[in-house]
Amino acid sequence: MSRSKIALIGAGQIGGTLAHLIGLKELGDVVLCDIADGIPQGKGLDIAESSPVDGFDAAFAGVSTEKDNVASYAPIQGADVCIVTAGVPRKPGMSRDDLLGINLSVMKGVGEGIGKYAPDAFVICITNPLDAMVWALQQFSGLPKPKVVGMAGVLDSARFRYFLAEEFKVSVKDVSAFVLGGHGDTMVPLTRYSTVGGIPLPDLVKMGWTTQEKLDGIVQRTRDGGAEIVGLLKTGSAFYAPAASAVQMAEAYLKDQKRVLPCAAWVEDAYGLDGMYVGVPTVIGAGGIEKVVEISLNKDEQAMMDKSTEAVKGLVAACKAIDGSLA
Ligand code: A3D
Repeated sequence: MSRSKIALIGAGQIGGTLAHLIGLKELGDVVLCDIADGIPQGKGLDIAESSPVDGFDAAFAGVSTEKDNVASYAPIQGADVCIVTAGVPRKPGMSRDDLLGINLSVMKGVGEGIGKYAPDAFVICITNPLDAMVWALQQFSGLPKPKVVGMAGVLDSARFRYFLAEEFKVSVKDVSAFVLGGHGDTMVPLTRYSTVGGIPLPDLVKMGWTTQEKLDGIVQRTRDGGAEIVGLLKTGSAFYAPAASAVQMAEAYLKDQKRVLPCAAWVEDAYGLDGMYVGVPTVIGAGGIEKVVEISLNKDEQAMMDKSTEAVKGLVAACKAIDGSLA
């Protein structure tokens, strides 16, 4: 059986970390692409030189692409998975939405390149503002909607899980958490569906493990999780946890694991939506997004979800206003 081919479009902080993790897990051969000539080649070679030490077999090719030159994407031909981080990250004081105009223009060239050379790939978008960029990437690439997804929910729930494990002084492995909605200030961490060893968080409050006030603080810290890292790093945004999260999604696809993972998926006929990308629980297997899982929301949760989807719709409308070719 030949190895899978994984194209990483954007070889910056997340792209380089993705390449390293994919090598360590032997998920496939990697093609790193970036407009910054030398960066994908240098990172690819550096990681390849670590392979004898860590004992993994994978090839790493570095490719320089040009922004609006579709032919420069030829080396991704036949990729099984494409993970897109091309664009710019946040700096302190910026919101994800401030990146919209510049990253939308990046998605155009990247989407056309994927559409031409990797039409059968499972495509994971990480570029922000996430829910709007994954929508634009699907439009520009023309790939089927179940094969184009955004990574955000795995990361947002990982942050929530980590903060909860810290609060309860238990293993992160025993904490599961749900975060729905858009990847922004309006994201919806769901305490009712989040558990420690199977016990829902509201029950843990009743059992005296924590207080409602502390739980509310953790929910808010989860919402602000990206900004907390941006504030500390000052030069860019988080990259280790985002890369680990996208690799989990890629692995679920490549190994047909049928993992239940939250991600920005195309939602139609669920959650009262009639077709948009937003964060929901999904099943990821060899078909890409094989199922959108609709959980029942109470009034407050539905109101938070509605607010979040409205925010995403606003971003999509802004994309359409910038680029008239987007329907
Ligand atoms: P960074 O280290 O700047 O890497 C981005 C790379 O994209 C750079 O190497 C650029 O040279 C390259 N690039 C720019 N334009 C193009 C183009 N047209 N074609 C090919 N490559 C190009 O950023 P990063 O890796 O830290 O972050 C990448 C993106 O992920 C940003 O938009 C972040 O905001 C976003 N991000 C999303 C999450 C989510 O949870 C969704 C988390 C963290 C970061």
